[in-house]
Amino acid sequence: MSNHSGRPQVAGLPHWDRCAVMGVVNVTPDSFSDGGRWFDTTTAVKHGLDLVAQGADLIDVGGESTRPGATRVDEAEELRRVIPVVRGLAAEGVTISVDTMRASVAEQSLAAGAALVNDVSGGLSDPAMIGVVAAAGAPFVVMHWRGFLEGGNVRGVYEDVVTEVVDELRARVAAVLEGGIAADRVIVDPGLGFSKDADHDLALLARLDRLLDLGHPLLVAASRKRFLGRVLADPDGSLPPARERDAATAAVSALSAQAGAWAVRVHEVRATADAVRVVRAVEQARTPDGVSPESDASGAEGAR
Ligand code: PMM
Repeated sequence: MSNHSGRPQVAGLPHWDRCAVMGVVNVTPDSFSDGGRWFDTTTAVKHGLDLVAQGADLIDVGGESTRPGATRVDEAEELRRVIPVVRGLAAEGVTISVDTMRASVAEQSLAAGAALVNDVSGGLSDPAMIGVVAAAGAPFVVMHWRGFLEGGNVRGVYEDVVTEVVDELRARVAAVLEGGIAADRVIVDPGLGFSKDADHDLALLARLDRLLDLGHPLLVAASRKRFLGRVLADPDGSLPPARERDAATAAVSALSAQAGAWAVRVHEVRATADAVRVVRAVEQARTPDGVSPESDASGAEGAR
């Protein structure tokens, strides 16, 4: 599941020589961080193309908000939101991931040109999901969410969040493999903010190595999440709004890329696209003894 350079790879998707950037297009009126802004098909497709122009490698299209307390959209409405956007972006040659918990939406999105299914329930919400993805031979993101593991949108209570999330993800990975999805097409995701508070999210980010030990490419989706608001909070405790968390998001992208993540999922692409390129450049400059092969600066313009 990694190439000769050690980069994680996913069968069935392009290979990137650095951490990939997944840009988010939420076709919803109520997503927690960019809800409503990209709600009609034309605007959503244009936004996806803009994100590609800014450096996104793939676009995650979702038609259902997962914000705490959000009510589920019905199937017909989710299809109505998602499929035309998938079709429009596929026609432009964009690599598309579909963010859905419904097998029917996954199936029709794959038929319309999506390359990857991103299910925040890890295949638990819809009993037909794993079979649909397996039959299509598509890659699948298995995200950790206790809300689904425990049959309700519970708050997560953990003694050791890293160990518990890793163990629970391992069990979900076993279930999707059992259901016929090929091992080299399974991506894991800690599900930051899903049944997790800020301390849980930070603890998981501190131990991405433990998630990588699962042996699957790792997706990190920290973009604009509440734990970043907590980190950036004013002394009086007030949190910056979601759209003012993009610089902090790019910092997490750099940390994730450095740790070996396969991809990061972000709303604002440009800063993250730069961040993952800087990480790659630094990696390329690294040699076994820690000295850059081009460290002789005598003929160079100077050290700045
Ligand atoms: N978070 C959201 C939506 N989809 N998918 C994956 N794989 N991982 C996540 O953490 C995740 C996701 C919620 O964020 P949004 O409403 O801002 O898109």
